[in-house]
Amino acid sequence: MTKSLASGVKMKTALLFTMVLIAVLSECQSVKFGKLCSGNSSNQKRTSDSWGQGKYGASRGGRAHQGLDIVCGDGATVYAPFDVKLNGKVTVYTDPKKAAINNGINLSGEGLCFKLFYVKPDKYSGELKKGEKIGTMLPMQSVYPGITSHVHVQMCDKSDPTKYF
Ligand SMILES: *[C@@H]1O[C@H](CO)[C@@H](O)[C@H](O)[C@H]1NC(C)=O
Ligand SMILES: CC(=O)N[C@H]1CO[C@H](CO)[C@@H](O)[C@@H]1O
Repeated sequence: MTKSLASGVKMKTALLFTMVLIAVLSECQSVKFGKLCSGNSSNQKRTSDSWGQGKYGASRGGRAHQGLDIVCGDGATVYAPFDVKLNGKVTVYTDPKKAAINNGINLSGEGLCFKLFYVKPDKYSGELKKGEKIGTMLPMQSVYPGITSHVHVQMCDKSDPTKYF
């Protein structure tokens, strides 16, 4: 009787421990973006340059930066950070002086909807597997000389994408 009671307590303890472990693990396992750009395997963030800062919420002439900038050289290859669905073209600017970099794509995957700016996609619909080519980084230096060229990552709901990096 005492023995079975003791093993029952042990089993309950083990079960409780397992449940706590699962809760802790699922908390840590939020979605993370895989490599976005050739030459930047760690998704290095744009920090600060003469044009401003790359972080979410940074000042943009009275407005707040609504995305996060990931360093990406002009002409670099942009990759699917996880399996994605292509949801169509994004128009970034209305200013014709910025036409050279006015392109982007709306994507969804891993339960997230987000947009990448300054990318010329190879196609605007369909699906891509993680690591497959989305397109090419546009010539940002021609519009913003001296800037740290980057892909702008913006969630469709304008929330902060930083936690996914
Ligand atoms: C992006 O595409 C999704 C899916 O088609 C759509 O629901 C959403 O409105 C689009 N978001 C933006 C901000 O364009
Ligand atoms: C960490 C890293 O790979 N940084 C590179 C990101 O891309 C820029 C532009 O191509 C390179 O200059 C960095 O060295």
